[in-house]
Amino acid sequence: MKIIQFYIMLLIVCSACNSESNSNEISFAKAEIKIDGIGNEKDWQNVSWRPIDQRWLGEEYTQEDFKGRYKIMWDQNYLYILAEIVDDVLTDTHNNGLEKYWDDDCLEIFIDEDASKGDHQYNYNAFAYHIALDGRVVDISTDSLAHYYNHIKSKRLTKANSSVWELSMEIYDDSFSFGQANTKTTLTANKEIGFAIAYCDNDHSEERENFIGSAKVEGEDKNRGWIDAGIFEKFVLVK
Ligand SMILES: [Ca+2]
Ligand SMILES: [Ca+2]
Ligand SMILES: [Ca+2]
Ligand SMILES: [Ca+2]
Repeated sequence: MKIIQFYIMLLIVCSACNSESNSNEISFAKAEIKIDGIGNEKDWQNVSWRPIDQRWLGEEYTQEDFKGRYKIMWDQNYLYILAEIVDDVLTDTHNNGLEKYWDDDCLEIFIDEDASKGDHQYNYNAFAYHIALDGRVVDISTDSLAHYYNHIKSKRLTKANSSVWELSMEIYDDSFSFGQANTKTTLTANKEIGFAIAYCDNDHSEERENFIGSAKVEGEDKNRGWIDAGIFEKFVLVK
């Protein structure tokens, strides 16, 4: 009897381990990823899509209004992201890219280099990069102001209402200092990172209509990613 109970316990524990690690593993890119907005590399085709389907802000939306999914990979130099975004109207009304950039359509990438969680609003414990339709990348610095960053190279290809964003992203740890010479993190297998991706969707309003993310956020206030790295999902790089 005891042996049977032991095996049942073992089964339950192992199945929980497997589903957890499978869903949070990021695959290694064996060959070069060309940042051209086309996910036709063999490595991309070998990894699964993940959903961007958590409504962080705004009313219910239709599949025509917004639909999103992404893939993610790594090599020693970069994280690679391929995002497929359906958005019926692309909007960029603020000419100044540092002004209310979250109210224009943009892709947002959240990265916590060491999965430490915690506050990152005015520090570099984690980054919240906003990638505008023109490819410029903005985050808040320690001076509490928005600045441009050159850590992400991206290409967006839009056909009708569907856009594919392909990007490579350099990773920096919390010793990053704006305007100084910084060394990017060399990525290695078994490294844990905190990560989330989201889309700010505005079609015709003063302020963004929806903000849809990849991470499930508990509680009433779900727009916490730009302050709290604790809402990111923990991933592990695997080879
Ligand atoms: Ca490509
Ligand atoms: Ca839309
Ligand atoms: Ca951190
Ligand atoms: Ca839009």
